[in-house]
Amino acid sequence: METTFAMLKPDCIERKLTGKVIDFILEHDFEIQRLKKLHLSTRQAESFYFMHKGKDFYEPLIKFMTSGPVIPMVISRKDAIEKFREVIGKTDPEKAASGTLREMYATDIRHNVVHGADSPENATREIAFFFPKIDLIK
Ligand code: IDP
Ligand code: MG
Repeated sequence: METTFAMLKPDCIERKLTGKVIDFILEHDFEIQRLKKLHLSTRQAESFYFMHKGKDFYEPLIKFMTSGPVIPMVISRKDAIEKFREVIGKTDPEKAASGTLREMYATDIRHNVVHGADSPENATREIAFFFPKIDLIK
């Protein structure tokens, strides 16, 4: 079992896709360990996406991610990190494989419904960012 970090973005919640996306996650054998809903401040969104600072899509990304609530979650399964990246699909829905979350639900490269940690280091950092007191007792 491996743990990763997932987050439903504001477009997911605004478009009432939360149930469908959570069903999809469960149907792909992920177990939800922690989940909450909150509205990110600009400062929090900037901190979460610090690695993209300076890129042309950074400012609109921060605006988007603070436009409504998000649902961060800690999920687990075998090879969770790689598998979740696989099932969400490429950043750009036009390039995302058929049957992936972004291919099915994203409206464009920015409004792509869901975030998934891309490495063990980032999974750890992102879980700690949203769930600082987490204690996943085995
Ligand atoms: P990822 O979410 O697939 O890991 P990243 O490159 O880490 O993609 O970018 C973070 C987020 O920034 C994306 O999910 C998307 O919402 C937004 N983004 C990335 N590249 C672009 C772009 O070229 N145009 C607009 N938004 C982008
Ligand atoms: Mg990324």
